[in-house]
Amino acid sequence: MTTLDNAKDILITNDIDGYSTRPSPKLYPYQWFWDSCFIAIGYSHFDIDRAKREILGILESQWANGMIPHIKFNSKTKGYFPSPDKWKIPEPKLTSGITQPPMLAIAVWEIYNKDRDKKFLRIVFEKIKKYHEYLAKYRENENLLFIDHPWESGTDDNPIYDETLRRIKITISLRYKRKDNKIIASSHRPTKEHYDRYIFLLQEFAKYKYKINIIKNRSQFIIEDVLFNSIWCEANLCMGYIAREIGEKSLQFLDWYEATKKKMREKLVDKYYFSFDVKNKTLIKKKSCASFLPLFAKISSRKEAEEILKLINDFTLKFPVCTYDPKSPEFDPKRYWRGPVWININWFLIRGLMKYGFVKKANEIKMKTINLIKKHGFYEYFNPKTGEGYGADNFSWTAALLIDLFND
Ligand code: 2M8
Repeated sequence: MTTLDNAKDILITNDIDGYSTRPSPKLYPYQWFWDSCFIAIGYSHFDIDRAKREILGILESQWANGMIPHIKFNSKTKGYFPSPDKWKIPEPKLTSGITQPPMLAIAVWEIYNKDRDKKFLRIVFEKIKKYHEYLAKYRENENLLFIDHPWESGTDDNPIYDETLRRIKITISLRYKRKDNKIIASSHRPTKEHYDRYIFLLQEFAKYKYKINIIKNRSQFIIEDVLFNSIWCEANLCMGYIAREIGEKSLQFLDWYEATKKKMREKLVDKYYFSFDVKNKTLIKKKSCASFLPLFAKISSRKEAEEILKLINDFTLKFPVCTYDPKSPEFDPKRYWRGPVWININWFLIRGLMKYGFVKKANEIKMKTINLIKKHGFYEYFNPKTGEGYGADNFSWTAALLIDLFND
C-alpha cells in the first residue's frame, strides 16, 4: 500500500456512520467540528460525495441559536471523558456546549472548487450563515471574536493560556476521572492543573445555562484569540465567494472580514500577532503557532509577514514547525500543544506562505511534512527534534491533510 492509500484507508476505517468520522478510533470516538472540516477537505480529492456528507454530518449538530458544537456525540459509543451527560446543554441534542475554530465555510469552498456543485452550496449556505451570525452576535467584543474555553481554540494546552487559566479560582470540589491519560502517556497530554480548569469551566457553563452574556461577565477565561479570529476572517471571505456563486448577498461577510482584520491589525500586533486576554486587559506576548495564522487569512502586512517568516525559521528544529517557542522554558517537545509538530498547523502555514509568495519555504515545509508522515506514521503530533509520533495513531486529520498536500 502506498502512503496515499494508507491515508484514505484511515479515513474510511475511522468512519462512524457515513456522515461523520472519528479523529481516532480510541482517544476521540465521536465527531469533532474542526477535525471534520479537515477530513472533508481530504475526502474532496477522492470521494466528493462523502466529503459533502461529512459537512452535513457537522451541520446536524447545530443548535437553534446557530452555534456549532465542537463534539457531536452518539448514543452507541462510550469511552470519552467528558461524556455527553457531563455537558448538561440546554438543547435536545447529543453534543458538547462549546464551539471550535470556524473552519466550515473554508472546507465547503474547498469542496466546491472540485466539482462546482451549486446545489450543495444552496443546501449548506443558510446554516453556515446562521453559524456566522451566531458568532457575530454572541462572540463579538469590539470587532473581535472571543473564545470562552481553551478547547474552543483547538490548541488546548498552548502555553499562551497558562496565566489566564492560573487565575481561575476553583470554587467547588471537582470529582472526575480522565480517560485520555489511560490511553496515551500522561506526559504527552495536558496536566491535571489544566484539566481541572477545563472541567471547572464546563460546570460553570452548565450552571449559567450556557448564557453567553453571563459567561462573559463572570468567567475569567475570555480570550480574543489570534488563531480563531484568523480563521473567522478567512471563513468570511469564503462565505463571500459562496454567496456570490449562488446569487446571495455577500456584503455582510465581507464587512465582518474587514472589521476583524482592521481590529486585529490595531489591537493584536506587537511585532507578531498575539491573543488578547479580555479580563486581564493584556496582550499575551508569548510566541506560539497561533501567531502564524494571520498569514493564512492574509491579514498581515508584507512587513509583518516577513517577521512571521523569521519566526517560522526560529520555530524550525529538525522537523518543521514547532507549535511553541523552542527557546522558551515552557516548550516541551512531547507534550501536546506545547511544542510538538501538528500537521494542521503546517497545512495553514504552507497555504499562508504561498499567499505571500514565499514559495520556496512553503514547498520546503510541504515536502518535510509529507516525509515526516511517510517515515514516522499517521500520528496526532510529532517530536520536532526526532520525528517520533505521539498521541493517537491513525489520526484522521493527519491522513486527510496529507491527501490534500499530495494533490495540491
Ligand atoms: C483535542 O481536543 C480534545 C478536546 O476537544 C481533547 O483533548 O480531548 C485538540 O487537539 C482539538 O484541536 C481536536 O479537535 C480534538 C480532536 O482531535 O482533540
